[in-house]
Amino acid sequence: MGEPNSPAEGAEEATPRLGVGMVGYAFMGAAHSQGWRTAGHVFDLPMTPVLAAICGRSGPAVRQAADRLGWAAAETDWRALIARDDVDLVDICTPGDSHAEIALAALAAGKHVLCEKPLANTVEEAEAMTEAARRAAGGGQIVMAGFNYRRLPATAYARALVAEGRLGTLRHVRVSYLQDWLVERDFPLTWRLDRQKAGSGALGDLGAHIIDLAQFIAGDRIAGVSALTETFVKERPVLDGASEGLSGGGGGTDLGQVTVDDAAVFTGRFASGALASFEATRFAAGRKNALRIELNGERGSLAFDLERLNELSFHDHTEPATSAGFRRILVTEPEHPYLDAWWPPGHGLGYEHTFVHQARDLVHAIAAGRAPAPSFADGLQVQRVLAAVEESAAKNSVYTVVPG
Ligand code: SOE
Repeated sequence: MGEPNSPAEGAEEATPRLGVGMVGYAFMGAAHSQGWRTAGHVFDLPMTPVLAAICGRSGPAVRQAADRLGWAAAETDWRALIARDDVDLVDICTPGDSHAEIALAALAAGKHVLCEKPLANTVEEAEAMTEAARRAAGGGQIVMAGFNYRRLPATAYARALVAEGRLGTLRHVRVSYLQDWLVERDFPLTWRLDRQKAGSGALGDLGAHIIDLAQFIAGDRIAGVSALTETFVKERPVLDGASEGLSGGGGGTDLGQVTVDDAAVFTGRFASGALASFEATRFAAGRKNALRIELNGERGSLAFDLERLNELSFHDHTEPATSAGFRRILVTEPEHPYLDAWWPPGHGLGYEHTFVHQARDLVHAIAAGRAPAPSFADGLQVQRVLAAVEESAAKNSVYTVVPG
């Protein structure tokens, strides 16, 4: 298996080693691996991340993943991974139904923890994780929830502009996250469509991202929601074996029940009184990974589109009306967040860089013994919004439009 990610000769002495053990090796596992592999080669880090061991249930598959993704060892039992002396941090990239159990065990074993979003499948699980993290913090253990879209230069810069007061009092936040991989009715029944495994559907998968991003950029919390959810296609072909299932294929002729939402639409009110609208769906034909957010305040507006992720639109409403208007900021200057270590202005970053930045920020937090954001408490708050959305949708307080 070679010596993947071994630090350059002499480097190990210069900075202490941070042994990473990752559970899961599908899409998110590959994305996190890229982050761990790259962070120390781009940024000056106070510790050297070492890809110590990766874990998955199938021996041959996890060994192959270890080779491909650059991990030194492979385990088939996450308990064995946690028990390893060369693992200081456990990175959880599994479906939501195992987040709580793995995180609680890792914290009990004295490890730092990074956990993919949504933090858990239920508020109760997220509460238990947050409480365990609070206790572990006393012993110097660090945790982080994996909301990667905060870590794009453009979204981090949007947060900075809001924090500087460039938008003034916020009035509106408008967010959508649109994908289209469920449009075809014969797309198979993957784990993402199973409530036991995934907790919810588009809501937890995509809605969790936009709730976190909206709260992060606004610097505020959603205090109330009113929601509609829908499962458009209620039965789908049963799949043989587990699959990441974003590209289809592999469905048999038997049909099984979809037990999660296909789409969620909800309005929200921020604690400050700003109003928000959210849309999360896997049924927006032609939209592959379209996350958009716009914020309107008394002094200006900001808009971001993940499909143009190196750009931010900004309108400064304090400028003379004759020349004011949305301008396109290319967020690629070395002064912009994360960019001093990357390419010259205009060369641009991509989706995978969010995971490199996540690894960078976490390593800094661990080295400094300082709690990073988003915390498990932040993940719990998102979980509470998700639960409120489901509760509101279940009450179905929709006023019927009287036919004319
Ligand atoms: C699938 O909908 C998915 O991979 C999400 O699970 C990720 O969190 C998102 O970043 C991209 O889409």
